[in-house]
This record gives sequence, C-alpha cells and structure tokens, in this order.
Amino acid sequence: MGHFLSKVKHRWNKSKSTTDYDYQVIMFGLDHVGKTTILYKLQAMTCKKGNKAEQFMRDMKHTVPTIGFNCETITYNSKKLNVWDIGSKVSWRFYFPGATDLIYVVDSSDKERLEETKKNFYELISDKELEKVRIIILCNKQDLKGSLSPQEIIDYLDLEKNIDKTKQQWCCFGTQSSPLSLTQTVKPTPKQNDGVAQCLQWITSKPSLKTSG
Ligand SMILES: Nc1nc2c(ncn2[C@@H]2O[C@H](COP(=O)(O)OP(=O)(O)OP(=O)(O)O)[C@@H](O)[C@H]2O)c(=O)[nH]1
Ligand SMILES: [Mg+2]
Repeated sequence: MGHFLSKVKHRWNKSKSTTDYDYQVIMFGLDHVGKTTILYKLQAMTCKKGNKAEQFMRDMKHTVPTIGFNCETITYNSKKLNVWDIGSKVSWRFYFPGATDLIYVVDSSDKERLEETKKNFYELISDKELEKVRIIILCNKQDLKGSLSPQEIIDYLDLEKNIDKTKQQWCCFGTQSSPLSLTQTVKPTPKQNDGVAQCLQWITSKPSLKTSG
C-alpha cells in the first residue's frame, strides 16, 4: 500500500506541476460499478482515430478489477482532461489537492449496496481537500432491469438537502456503459444523449484550471 500511495502521489504531483491540463478529474465509486469501463468509453468517445476507438471499445468488454489506478488524458473541444480511475480496492485516502472535478460512479441496479454507497460518498466528499471540487454523480448500469433512475438516486443520497449548490456545484446523470450495448461499428460520441457525454460537456463548459488561474 505504501508503494502504491507513493506511486499515486508522484504521478499526481507530476501532473499537477504541469500546466498541461485544463481539468484534473478523479473518479471514485464502490467496486464493480463501472469506473474503468467509463474511462474506456470516454477515450472511445474522444479519440480521433477510428481504429483506436475500436480498441477502446474492445477494452470496455474486458475490464478486470483495478489494482491501483488508471490515469488517462483525453481531449475534448480543445480542452485537456486528466482523468484518474481509482480502483476501489485501494484506500482513497490519498487526497488529491488541486482536483477540479469528482466523478462518483454508482451502480444504479445494486439496491443492496445503496447504504454503503451513501456512506462511501459522504465520507469521500467530507474531505476538506475536496470541498471545492465539482461533483458529477454518474448513475451507471441504467440498462439493467429495475435500476434506479438518477432522480431516485438523488433522493436516496439526499443530495438536494446535503449539498448546497451555491457552495459546491454538482449534477447527476444516468448512463449505461454496458459493453453489450455497443458494437464495434457504433462509436459512442460526445453528442449523444448519454450521461458520460453529458458529464464531459458539463465539465468542459466550466472555467478550467488555466482560465480560472
Ligand atoms: N450491464 C452493465 N454492465 C456494466 C456497465 N458498466 C460496466 N459494466 C460491467 O460491470 C463490470 C465492472 O466494470 P468495471 O469497469 O471493471 O468496474 P470498476 O468500477 O472499474 O471496478 P473496480 O476496478 O473493481 O473498482 C464489468 O463486467 C462491466 O462490463 C453498464 O452500464 N451496464
Ligand atoms: Mg476498475
């Protein structure tokens, strides 16, 4: 764990010290909710080359539990986002100073873990380091029967009551990143009416690290 943390810290500090990125985005959530799949989807959505997009879509079908973290840079509308997918198997208690956005992924079909999700979410955002980050709740696995809608998840987490939008911006989108819903010829695009695309648009519509100083 010590080795892992120093690896993350090193990588984080390195990326923080460059002015290369417009947004530093961290992605958290319980295990198996679809974080890595979403990272591949973001890459498939934003990459220019068709054959690369196909590779990312193939990757979406073969995720394994993340040991450690994945970190990828994606470009959208000439904005650069550095996206961190933090495996749930590791403690997130390395704080991410300077993070601009937090994507919190929820498995909308997993009603049994809602309470655990709520606890995990509020533990995470109660961290002082994260009090300024913008929060995007991604309600994943909307394709599964009986899954809760984004509004039901907002209600369950009591977001309207607990997070004052005038102090901390947040939004919530539904998405399905099921690899089965994709074929290799249908590339997801940022223009689709899908939560991952909306998330990308929401993040990049706000002032970036560069423009807000
Ligand atoms: N039906 C459905 N399955 C999904 C969706 N998104 C991801 N999955 C599947 O959920 C499983 C877990 O996905 P991952 O992306 O590996 O989850 P993770 O959150 O990165 O998991 P950890 O790395 O263990 O924290 C995989 O079998 C995915 O194919 C979705 O929207 N719908
Ligand atoms: Mg993962």
